[in-house]
Amino acid sequence: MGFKKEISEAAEKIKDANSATIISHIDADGITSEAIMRQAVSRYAIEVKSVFVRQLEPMTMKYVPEDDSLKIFIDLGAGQQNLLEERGLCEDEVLIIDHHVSQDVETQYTQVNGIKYGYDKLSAAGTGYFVAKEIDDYNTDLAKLAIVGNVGDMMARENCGLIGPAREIADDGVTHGNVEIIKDDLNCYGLSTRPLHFCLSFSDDPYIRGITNNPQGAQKLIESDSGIKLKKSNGKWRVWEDLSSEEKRSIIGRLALRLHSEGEQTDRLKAEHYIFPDERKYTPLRNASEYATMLNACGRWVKPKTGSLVCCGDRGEAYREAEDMLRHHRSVIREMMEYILDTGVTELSHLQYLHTGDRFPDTIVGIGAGMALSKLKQGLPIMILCYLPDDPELVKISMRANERMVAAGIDLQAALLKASEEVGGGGGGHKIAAGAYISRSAEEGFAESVNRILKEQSP
Ligand SMILES: [Mn+2]
Repeated sequence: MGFKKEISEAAEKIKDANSATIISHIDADGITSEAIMRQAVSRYAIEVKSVFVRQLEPMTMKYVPEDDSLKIFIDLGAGQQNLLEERGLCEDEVLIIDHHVSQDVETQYTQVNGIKYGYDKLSAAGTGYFVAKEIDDYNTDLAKLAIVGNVGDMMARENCGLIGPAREIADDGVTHGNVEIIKDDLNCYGLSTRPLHFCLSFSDDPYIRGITNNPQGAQKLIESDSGIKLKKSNGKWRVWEDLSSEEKRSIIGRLALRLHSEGEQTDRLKAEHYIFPDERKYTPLRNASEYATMLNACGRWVKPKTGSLVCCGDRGEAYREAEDMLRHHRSVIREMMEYILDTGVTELSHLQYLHTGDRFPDTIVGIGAGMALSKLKQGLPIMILCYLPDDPELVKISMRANERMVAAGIDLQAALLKASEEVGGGGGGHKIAAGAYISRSAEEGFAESVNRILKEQSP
């Protein structure tokens, strides 16, 4: 069965339902997935409810209602079909829309999943969008949310833009009129809200000496070297989105020269951006990556429904609450980063690590680690260990690398999987970012054993 067939089967199943329950994940991809499906289903005049879970596991299965609604599992479910079976859910009452590796079980649940067709750069929101569009062509306005989900799940990262079916969705958004694709733009974050020099100095892919983590250096390059104004005539900071294409070209050109002179590659300097012209300028909703951060902030501070309301158009109460979440999110991450830099990390030959104990919520430790990475010793992945508030037996491990380390052969997913399995834990993720859980008794010596595996990966 092809991907198209899976999509049309899923759409038929939804159209036949009397009522539906959407069970989704609390990150940006999960929240946009839910918002896409909820709108598509309710527009078809089917009653729909939603449930968000941090993870689908035995403990959270209780949130899946025992009623006769169609259960739409999205951004989760593929890898937990045994739990659905144990619950006694039959084929008729389940639809799985996911992009995680599927588990083999006896019950043949209806599933849409691009993985087995090689679409590994299509998130759950993207997959759900195709189902929504199949239900009704009218739903192409939801392409915008699918882009946010894809970008939030890092689907645009490796190729500096969306590819394959995810890119087709972006084209749908352009046709609909609420998406603008900016090609060959600077690979940076914060293009709609950050003052120019901060936007440049926060960009660490690629790492540019004198610019990355160096706002003064960035300011000099923009003002003195390129003659570009940092402020508008009203005294407010300009953002990357404010620049004319000539101004952008001039800055990107200077950054390329700098990389060349250092003997560095320039292939990751440019990226494609997705702007939403129907959103207010200078807000995080103006572009896909900042929009995704706002939703992640809502999810990580346990307000996924607030994020979902924003996705469905609330620009009042829910939006203000989402802004608060984002501010809070940023300040805690900044605090954590400062803690890492102040406390200092322990350096091993192939790894640098730190234990943050129970100082920071485990849900932001990975993000904080990623942000601290570019400010620490270059070339070594970072590992943060922390305790979990709701499980005194476990230690959470978060690791982050950068594209350059991955190009040199580093695979954090493989390393953490191996090291955690050796001590009876479990882990997963990607080459560039991975996580694991181990028991507290296995904590000692864990960093050394990951270090040994990373050493084997190095040429
Ligand atoms: Mn996802």
